[in-house]
Amino acid sequence: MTKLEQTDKAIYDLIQSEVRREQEGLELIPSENHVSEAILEAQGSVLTNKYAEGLPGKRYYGGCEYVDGVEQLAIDRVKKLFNAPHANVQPHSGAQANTAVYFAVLNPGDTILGMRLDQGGHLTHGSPVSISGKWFKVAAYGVNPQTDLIDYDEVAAMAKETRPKLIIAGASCYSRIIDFEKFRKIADSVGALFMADIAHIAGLIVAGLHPNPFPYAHFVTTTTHKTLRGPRGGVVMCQSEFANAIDKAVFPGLQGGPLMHVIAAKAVAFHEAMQPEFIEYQRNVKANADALAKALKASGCDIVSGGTDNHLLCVDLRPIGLTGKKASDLLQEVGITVNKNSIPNDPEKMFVTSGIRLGSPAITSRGMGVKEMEIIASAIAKTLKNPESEEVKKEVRQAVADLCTKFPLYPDMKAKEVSVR
Ligand code: DSN
Repeated sequence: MTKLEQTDKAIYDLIQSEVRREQEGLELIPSENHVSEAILEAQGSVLTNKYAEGLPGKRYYGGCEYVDGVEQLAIDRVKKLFNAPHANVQPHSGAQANTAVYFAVLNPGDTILGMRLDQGGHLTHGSPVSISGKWFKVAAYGVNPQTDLIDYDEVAAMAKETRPKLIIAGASCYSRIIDFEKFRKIADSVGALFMADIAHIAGLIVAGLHPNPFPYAHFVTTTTHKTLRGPRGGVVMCQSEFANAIDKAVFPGLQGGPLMHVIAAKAVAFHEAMQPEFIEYQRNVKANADALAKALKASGCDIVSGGTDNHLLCVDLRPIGLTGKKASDLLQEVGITVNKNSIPNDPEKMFVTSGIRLGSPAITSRGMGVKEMEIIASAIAKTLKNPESEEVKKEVRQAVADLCTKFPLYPDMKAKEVSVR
């Protein structure tokens, strides 16, 4: 019996169930991944005990000699990965990292220009329900209705008209390359600052498979848990002139004590991202997303923008006659996890949607390749085209189980059969 099992059986059982869910299903949510056991070990360490408000060498607490070393390694490694002049690794999430930039350089009532949430953007880039939409005047760009691509001329025209103080590039559901150099030129043309939120594509950038926003961006924010395959968390990077303002915005502006166990896990993830295997992994992530998009297209699915240049794709389900919610529920029944997602100019509400968003990072971490993408695409297409057929569901469940057995996840974790599901 483990200590956790002895102390809190309810939580232990739920964790066991989650281990099984991850091992026995296919994770296609593009913002999720499966971290290494080394990262799990760092995150589960005694560093969770330590208060370390401040920065390495400048703390408000004693006893920080070891956590200083941990945080400095995380900072040095992430700066090297992205060629960043300055980095703060304390943000608890991507939303905190973005808010730190706003807190550092904006005042309530200032104008920001970001991508609309329902066109592929992110909640924290000016959605009316987030602090970014409540505190700032928001101008928002979308994608061209014919091409589903960002129209840089439209962004430039909006910038000219609305004179934002900050322009934001980055998205949660955009499958094409983002031209950061163009964004910076637009920002310069109106005297705005430029922030790139690279949460989704950070791993691809490290591998040189997507352009780096440095040296163009004044600020670069990211999560650490998507393509970067680290623990759940955020990082904010910037040009040196903003270093002090960013550090102060993170602490004491927005947060208290940093999560040192998570920062240790981030440091391990950055170390892993410096290895040649990581570049190979990112190449496979990109090749797999492309193969998945092509195979789905061949089986009659409509892909937003026609395909993908990165790790994700968005399927427009209208030709199949399903909503995103229905499709996501159906796929869940056969062991494939996706998320419903708005397509550009979606006629359905955000909670229903006409699309699903698929991504390759997690299945690629299990070692799957292009051949498996064809099997997965066929399983998805069959399920969506035969929503009432129990026979098809049974067949697909078996195909999913076979793949999961062939590409085991956390083989050393023998999840116990428990009764919470
Ligand atoms: N929730 C993240 C995603 O799924 O893309 C963005 O914050």
